[in-house]
Amino acid sequence: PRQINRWPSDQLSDSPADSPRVLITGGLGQLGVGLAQMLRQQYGKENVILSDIRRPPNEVYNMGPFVYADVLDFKNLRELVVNNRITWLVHYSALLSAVGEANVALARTINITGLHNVLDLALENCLRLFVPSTIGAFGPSSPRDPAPDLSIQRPRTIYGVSKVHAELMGEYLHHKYGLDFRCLRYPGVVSANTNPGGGTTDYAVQIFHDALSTGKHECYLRANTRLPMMHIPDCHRATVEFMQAPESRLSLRTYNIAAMSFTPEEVAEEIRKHLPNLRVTYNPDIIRQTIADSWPVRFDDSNARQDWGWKPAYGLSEMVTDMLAAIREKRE
Ligand code: AKB
Repeated sequence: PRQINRWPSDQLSDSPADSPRVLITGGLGQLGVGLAQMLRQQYGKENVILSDIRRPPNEVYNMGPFVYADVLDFKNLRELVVNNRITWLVHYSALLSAVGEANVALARTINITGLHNVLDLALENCLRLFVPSTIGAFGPSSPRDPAPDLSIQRPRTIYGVSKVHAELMGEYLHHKYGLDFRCLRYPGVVSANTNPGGGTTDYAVQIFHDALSTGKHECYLRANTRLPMMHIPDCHRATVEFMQAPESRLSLRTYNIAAMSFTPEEVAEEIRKHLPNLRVTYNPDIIRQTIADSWPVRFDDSNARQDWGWKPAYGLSEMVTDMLAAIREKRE
């Protein structure tokens, strides 16, 4: 670490008079804009800054503060944290599983060097730091049904390796220096308004768009490939509730969170209850199929439920109804 300052970060952010000041990296990916909206509703528009290296669409500019931030540029990040009195950092910048396999060197740089920068920055500035992990942090030798919080983790992707590294680095710095590191292992996230980029679970978003546009979907996974999934409002709420949880409630620093678990066949069947003509063909892509086959089919999230009260609101049928309505509304 470049410099370590240690005091209870609760002093910075938990008092009711004092709203957290949040910076979100990788803010133009699947999750950033929605999380910023949820946090802004609670803490005020000006207290949540979205960042990315890309130019956002105008509607994102109009929603609240947006700045350029490159996670590989430590001084750029430090300037943002210091100038904006940031107290919470949400680190969403990462290359996902499938795209990471296609570009291992870039995934290593963004997912590992970028992480080291935010860890150093969080230590230096006593930030509460959220880093997402994933079902991808497990591998073929992990227990699959369900995968507990603590078990064998031998992922076979650079994405998974970088996420295990993030979990372990964050926990190490928490135990050694008191860093307020918080990490949730997300399932595949299903969203209507933003697209995932280069993941193995992306089909579960694309199938809805295809169902409403052409009525046909070609799936790159086998029909019976079961994976843990979550609707995006649950993912955002879990993240906000976990960030708000008092430190005394956390027996772990890395938790699984779960909502549902389905196969392509099952989600297609549920969509057919609304759109009976949907046709799905299966053309497994060897890279993504191998990745999916190495991941858990279900998460055990009992510790998250017990420690800080995690409870999902959306099951498969509620998620499908909501997705179709949201995409229809967007298309109109
Ligand atoms: C991916 O498929 O790579 C991500 C994930 C499950 O972490 N959506």
